[in-house]
Amino acid sequence: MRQMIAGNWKMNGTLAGIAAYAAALGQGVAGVDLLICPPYPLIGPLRAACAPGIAVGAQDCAVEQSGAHTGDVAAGLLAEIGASHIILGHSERRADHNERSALVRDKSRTAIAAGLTPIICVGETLAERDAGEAETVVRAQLAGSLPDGFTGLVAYEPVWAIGTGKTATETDVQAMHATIRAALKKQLGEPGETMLILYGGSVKPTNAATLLATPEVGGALVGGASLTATDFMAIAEAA
Ligand code: G2H
Repeated sequence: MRQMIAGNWKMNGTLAGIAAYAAALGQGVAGVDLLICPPYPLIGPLRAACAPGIAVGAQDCAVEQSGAHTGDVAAGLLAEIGASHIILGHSERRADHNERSALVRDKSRTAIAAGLTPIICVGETLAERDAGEAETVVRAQLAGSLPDGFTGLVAYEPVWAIGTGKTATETDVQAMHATIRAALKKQLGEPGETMLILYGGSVKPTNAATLLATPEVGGALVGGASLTATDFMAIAEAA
C-alpha cells in the first residue's frame, strides 16, 4: 500500500517562500503520496505552485457549513480553493482551543460533505502514558472522533513527542498502531482494515526510515521537518 507523507506547517510559512518550496518538491517522489497543509491563506497559492500530483490540505475548518461565525473558515471554501485533505483534532487544537472528540467528529462530517478527506489525530499525553492509560485514551478518542462510516485517515501523534525532539520508540509505535488497527476494524468494519494510520511526532530525516518501516505505519504527519523542503523530501524518500 502507498504511504502518505503529510506536512503540517502549523502557523508557519510565508507567501514569499511558496515558489521555492514548490520548486524543491518538484514532481514529488515516485510511489509516495505527498500532502502539504499550510495556513489557510497559503492553500490557494501552494495549490497553484505545486505539481498536480502533490496534494494540499488545511489544518482545521468550522463545524458549520456557512453563516455568522466570525473568523471561522468553511470546509466548502477550502475545497473550492484547492484543498483535498484536512487535519482535524490535532492535539494543539484539542489543547489550545479545547476541542473535544465530539466536535472533531462533527467537523469531520462537515469536511467529508464538502469533499475533503480528513486526517483525524489521536494521541496521549505523557501523564496519561505514565499512568498506563495510553491505549484507553486513544481508543476513546477514536470512538468519539470518527463518525459512523468514516472514510479518511488516522494519525497517531503522542503529545509528548510533538515538537519536543522526542520520538516514540519503534516498539511504542508498533504497539499503538496495532491497537488503533484493531479499534478501526471493530468500529468501521472492512474499511478499517486498510485505512492508513500515519505516525506523527518529531519525524525527521534521521528517524523516518525506521518509523516508516514499522508494521501498520502508513506514513507520517510531519511538523517541524516539513518546513524545509529538502528535509521533507528526504523523509518522503525514506518511505
Ligand atoms: C506533530 C507533528 C506534526 P512535529 O504535531 O503534526 O509535529 O513533527 O514538529 O513534532
